[in-house]
Amino acid sequence: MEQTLVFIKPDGVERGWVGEVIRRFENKGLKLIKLQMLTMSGDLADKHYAEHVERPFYPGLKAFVTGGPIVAMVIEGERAVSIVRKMVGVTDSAEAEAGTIRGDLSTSKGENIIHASDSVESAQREIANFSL
Ligand code: D4T
Repeated sequence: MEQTLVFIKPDGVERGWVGEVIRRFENKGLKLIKLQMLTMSGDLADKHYAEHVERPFYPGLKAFVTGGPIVAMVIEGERAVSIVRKMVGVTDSAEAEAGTIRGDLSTSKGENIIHASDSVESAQREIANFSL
């Protein structure tokens, strides 16, 4: 059994996609075991995106993710990490396949609705960062 950290980014919350995103995971048969609405602090953003802090797009990304409430959750299930990543779609929503969350609900690369952990190790680190 795996756990993965998902959060609905400020654009997804603002556009009213919280229920739709959770419904997709529940329909798939994955289990929602923790759920919290919060606004990310700058420190939490720096920790969460540690691998990106030096990248040129990071200041814009940081302003975006800290700019409004997010909905963070832990999802559990057999092979939950890879199943959720597949359901989310690739980073650039314009390239994400139809049927994925980004492919169906967004056109943007930066404002792409949702984050999901990319490995079991990342999930453990991210769940701890979020104190979930
Ligand atoms: P997250 O981490 O948000 O689930 O997205 P991904 O796992 O799909 O993508 P990522 O870590 O490569 O990027 C993190 C975050 O940065 C934004 N981003 C990324 C951006 O605005 N411009 C860029 O060129 C890249 C690569 C989008 C997601």
